[in-house]
Parts: sequence; structure tokens; C-alpha cells
Amino acid sequence: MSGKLTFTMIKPDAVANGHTGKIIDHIIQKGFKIVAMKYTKLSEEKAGEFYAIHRDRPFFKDLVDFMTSGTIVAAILEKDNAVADFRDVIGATDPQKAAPGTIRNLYAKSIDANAMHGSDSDENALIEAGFFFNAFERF
Ligand code: 3AN
Repeated sequence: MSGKLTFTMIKPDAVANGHTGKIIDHIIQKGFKIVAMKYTKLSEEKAGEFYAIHRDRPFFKDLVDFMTSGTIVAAILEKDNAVADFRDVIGATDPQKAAPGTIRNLYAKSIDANAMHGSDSDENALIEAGFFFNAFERF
């Protein structure tokens, strides 16, 4: 059965470009409840850990540099079928391929600076949420 929680980050490009408010409104309008949210900044170590699965990919260093380049907004979202529904709301990794009306279609400029992160599984949603929030902060 699919879970009710997913984890997201509004990435440095979208925060720096002033899209935070519109993106939060978009998420709420799509039926997600914000369970926890904070402005924060990733350290190089934390970003490397977060994206450890991509450690051997050619874009890893650029990804870590980009994700540590500015403020992000980290959040836990709640909705039935949260992980899959939220990935539909974000759109494809490459904004050129993201469907019209998706967050990446509206606010992202490139595959590396692509505005938003969304967990890819229920298991990862809980692991990723744990990077930023403890149980007390969540509820
Ligand atoms: P998604 O964020 O859509 O789940 P992942 O998990 O495959 O995509 O990739 C994580 C992040 O790594 C992406 N959001 C993007 O910033 C970066 N990334 C993925 N693929 C590429 C690529 N081919 N070139 C540059 N950056 C990439």
C-alpha cells in the first residue's frame, strides 16, 4: 500500500528567483498538507549524503555545488498516494520534458537547476525527512 507522506525541497534556484510563495501555494492547491517546513542550507557533507546514490555519476559534483549554493526550503507533505502524486505535480527531471503546468515546467530552467525535489519512494521519503526534521518537529 502506498504511504501518505513525501519529502520535498524547493531548490536554491527557485528560492533565489522568488518562486517560493507561488510553489507553496501550488502544492497546497494540489491537495497536499504541509506537515513540516523550514528554510535551511545544505552543507557539502549533507548534500553528498543526501545524493549518495548519484556519487558515481558525472553530474555529482555540480549537483552538490548547486544544492549548497543557497537557501532551500525543506518540507514534509501529506496526502494519499503522496510520493507518486507529488512527482506528477513536479514533472520530469528535465524541465524541457516536464508536462505543462507542472512545477518544473513553470519554474525550472535546466536539468540541474530544476526547482524542486520530490522523494521517489515511501522508504526514501522517510529517510530524507529524517535528514531535516526530528519526530518532534514533524507533529
Ligand atoms: P529527480 O529529482 O527527478 O528524482 P534524480 O533523483 O534522478 O531526479 O536526480 C536527482 C537530481 O540530480 C535531479 N533533481 C537533478 O538536479 C540532478 N540530475 C539528475 N540527472 C541529471 C543529469 N543527467 N544532468 C544533470 N543533473 C542531473
